[in-house]
Amino acid sequence: MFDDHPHRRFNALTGEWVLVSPHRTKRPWQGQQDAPAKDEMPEFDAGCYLCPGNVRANGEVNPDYDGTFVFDNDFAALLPPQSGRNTAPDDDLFRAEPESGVCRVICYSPRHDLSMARMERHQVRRVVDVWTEQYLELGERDEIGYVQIFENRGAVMGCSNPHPHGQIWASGGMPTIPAAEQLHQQKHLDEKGECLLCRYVKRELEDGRRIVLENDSFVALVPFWAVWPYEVMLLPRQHMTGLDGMDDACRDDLADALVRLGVRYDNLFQASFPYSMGIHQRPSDGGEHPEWHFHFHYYPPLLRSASVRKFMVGYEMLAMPQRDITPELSAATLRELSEIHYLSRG
Ligand code: H2U
Ligand code: ZN
Repeated sequence: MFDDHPHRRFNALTGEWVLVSPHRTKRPWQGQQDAPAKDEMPEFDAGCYLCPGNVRANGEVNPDYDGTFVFDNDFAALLPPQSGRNTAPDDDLFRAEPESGVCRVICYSPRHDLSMARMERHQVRRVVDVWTEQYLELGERDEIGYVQIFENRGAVMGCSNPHPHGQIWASGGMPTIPAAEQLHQQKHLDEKGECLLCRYVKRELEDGRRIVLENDSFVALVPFWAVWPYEVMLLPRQHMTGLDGMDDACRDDLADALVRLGVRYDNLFQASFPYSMGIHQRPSDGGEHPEWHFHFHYYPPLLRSASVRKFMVGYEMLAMPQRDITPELSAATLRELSEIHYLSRG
């Protein structure tokens, strides 16, 4: 289908379109070359604010943790609700609403030099458990309506620190992107009587061209509508509205999929692979939300090597996102890579 011709694809989850221009991949590159990410790092860095026992920016001392460690972000973007400040001006042109919430940081490991790709399965499983605990704990609060778990990795993604960590921003209101996904999942369920992503994952498995890896519970694929060159969606085969739907074996399978995907990503350009990734799941408003099928998105910025990134500029800022290599080609590339990390070989 359209393998050599410009076409556009519809994102069934968000309702947005992406322009695909497969004939452009032969274009010469004379633009910016970023320096490859440095791979050699110490296991402990006395200057790192996330390493055990070190002092953070606000003067607090991290405990001598040996698994995961969660703390309230010292520079939180969201603050607890403030009484008396909840009156928004009633103006249809200059609309504003108060927003409140909680921001936290999760250290995945005490080791400064690791990433999920280089952690043991049982250590990543601990991260899965902490995500689930945090999702439930924050979600139970009356003032929280949505819990966003995410990770920025690598300097090109604006990540301030290589120490393996992620973040949680829990807000009263529903942010824009999960709100759009909710709308389209709800519409699909209403119209077809079946969950959008249950149907989508079945179709992708039948087709096979965009599958990157699988295990008993999870499938990683380059979505049909992917925008970023090596964008991946990781989703459970079975219908689950959130992290809390997983049993013990399923949580182990999630850890397995996270590690294997991380290894493939690092192996792609033999460098620590930068990305933003995050979890989309049912909002924490007390509703059941059968329309929601929880999943991860990985958005890596790299295009051709560890030093050539994709810029979302020009047409993409003004009109719509565009990609050159097809999602099928990206998936085939990721599928062919080894699941042994390049730093662990020989
Ligand atoms: P990145 O994952 O994008 O690098 O962000 C790290 C977060 O850590 C950032 O939100 C917080 C910053 O506010 N932080 C602390 O909470 N304490 C510190 O001592 C430094 C950074
Ligand atoms: Zn550190």
